[in-house]
Amino acid sequence: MTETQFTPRVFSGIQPSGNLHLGNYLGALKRFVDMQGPEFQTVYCMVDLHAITVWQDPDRLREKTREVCAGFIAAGLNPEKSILFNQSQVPEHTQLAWIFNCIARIGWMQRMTQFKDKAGKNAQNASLGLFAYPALMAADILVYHATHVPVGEDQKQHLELTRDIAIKFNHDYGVDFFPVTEPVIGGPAPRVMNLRDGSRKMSSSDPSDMTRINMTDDADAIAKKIRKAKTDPDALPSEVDGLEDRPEARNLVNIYAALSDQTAAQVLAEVGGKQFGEFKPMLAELAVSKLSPISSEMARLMGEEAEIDQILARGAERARAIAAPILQQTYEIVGMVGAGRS
Ligand code: AQP
Repeated sequence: MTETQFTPRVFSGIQPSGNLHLGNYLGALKRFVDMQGPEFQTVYCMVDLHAITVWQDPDRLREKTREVCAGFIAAGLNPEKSILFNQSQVPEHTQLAWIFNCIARIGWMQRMTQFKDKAGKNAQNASLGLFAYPALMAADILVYHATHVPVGEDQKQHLELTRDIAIKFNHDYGVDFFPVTEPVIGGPAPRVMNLRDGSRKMSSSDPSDMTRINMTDDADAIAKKIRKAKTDPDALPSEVDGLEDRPEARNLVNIYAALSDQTAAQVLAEVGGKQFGEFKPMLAELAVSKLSPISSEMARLMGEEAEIDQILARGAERARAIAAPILQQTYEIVGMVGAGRS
């Protein structure tokens, strides 16, 4: 096998299934924007087909898809520089996912912690789509030959599986066709935690809205949620080691660091010794100053439905121009008659 050179290309996606929250912003969106530049071609997607692995009301799914698109743009994504679209408009994702369903092993899927968490005790009743989700995610990435995938830490296992699928496909067919993708997990807040329980990640599906900061929250709601966030009675330490065994304190410091583009060590050098009564208002002020412009721009864009739909349609066209030839080559490798004729 010869070493193939792949174009440096970033792919990532967000499910339009719930409210965009601070975890999505710091773990994903903000970093998507940071990667937009001359170094990479950037491809970002609202993964609506992933969203329906659990029940979604159709009207709400349409609304959330447009809302996430508005969130991308309001956070600084430029739809001319990046390719921005919703997954279902590019059928090559599901076509490649079928091939990957035949590459991935059932045992690999059974090890996925997200499936276990989401299916819970009632796994027999979960959708087959929820089980096969990581094969579709691998297809989302590899149908663009993406080399880099920025995600939050919770997606690490799915990205390892994506690498396993690429390696097994290349091995089984004796090719060097799919890149072994690099996960890009980093920044000061790769896993933003629940504001009420520092052992659980901030999530759109938590029944309590007080556990998360939504991108659409107003200044009062943000301040209230931070004021009521669980903490401990001690003052903040001056060094990162002092955050060990203090998950809630660490979470708030990491959020502050990520929002102010600093490291946790730099933040603690500034706020070490302060009580939460003093630190929380600082954090609230920072969060409001960073998030308010994004939420007002999101609200404005949500009034421009036709513009959003046009951006998604144009993005899908550009995405298909990359994905279609890669799918055709995959079909040829696999032995499908007629592949390569279109
Ligand atoms: N808490 C988080 N901290 C850092 N990054 C996070 N991401 C999600 N939650 C956090 C990252 O956001 C991107 C999109 O995630 P997704 O569409 O897969 O949504 P999710 O993981 O399903 O998000 P939720 O809110 O936690 O939904 P539920 O409750 O359904 O599981 C990904 O890059 C993810 O890592």
